[in-house]
Amino acid sequence: MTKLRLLGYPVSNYVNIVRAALLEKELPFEFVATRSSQDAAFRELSPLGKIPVLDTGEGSLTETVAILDYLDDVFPEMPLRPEAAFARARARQTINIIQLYVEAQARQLFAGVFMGGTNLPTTEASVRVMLDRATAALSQLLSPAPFFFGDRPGHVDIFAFYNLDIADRVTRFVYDRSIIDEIGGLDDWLAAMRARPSTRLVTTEFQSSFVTYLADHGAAYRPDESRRPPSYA
Ligand SMILES: N[C@@H](CCC(=O)N[C@@H](CS)C(=O)NCC(=O)O)C(=O)O
Repeated sequence: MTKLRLLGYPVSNYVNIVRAALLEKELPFEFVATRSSQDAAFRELSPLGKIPVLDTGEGSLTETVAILDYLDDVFPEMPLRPEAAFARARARQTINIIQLYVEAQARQLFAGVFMGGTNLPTTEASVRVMLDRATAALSQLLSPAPFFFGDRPGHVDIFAFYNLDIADRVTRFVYDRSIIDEIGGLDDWLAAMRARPSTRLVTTEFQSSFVTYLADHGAAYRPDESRRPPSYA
């Protein structure tokens, strides 16, 4: 089997999701520190110039959900999707909600929070409207016991953990509100996720790279200034 190579940077929530899934599946892989880029050579691997990229040995793949599905299809031994069709669809439903209505919303504010830019008040207002709808939807959908679909974390847990963490940092900074607290009922799940060896490895690298990233970008955000500890703490 060709060794899998994950191209990405430890600050990226999406890279961290794929990395955590590879670790949870106990698959051997090489982590190749790589920044997103619009260079023609990189876009041969990643058409949008984004990370993560998985070099599968039969071609490169981007888009986290596609990568996660590929890994479960090709390496079914440690499945990270529920077996039953309905549960599997429900898990994907939650992933889609988090991707479109939480992460992609919070991402619109990354410039003013993490990248030394500014956010327009109109953007902050419109993002808040969608985040409020998504928060209510996730409160309704999520009831971890201890994980969302069983006694092992699956794609949906990993996807939620890394994306809610970054969204929570944004909502606390911009709105002085915590999306994780407002969804509610996630404290035991967060503790169970944090206790995973995969999480320890990924978040340890995140923490040190994040400090450097914020300093390099002259970011307004300071992890130690947050009102409450971020979910990785
Ligand atoms: N939909 C993509 C999102 C990936 C993404 O946005 N990656 C960010 C880093 S977290 C990136 O490469 N940003 C650089 C850019 O957008 O040019 C996925 O699911 O993998």
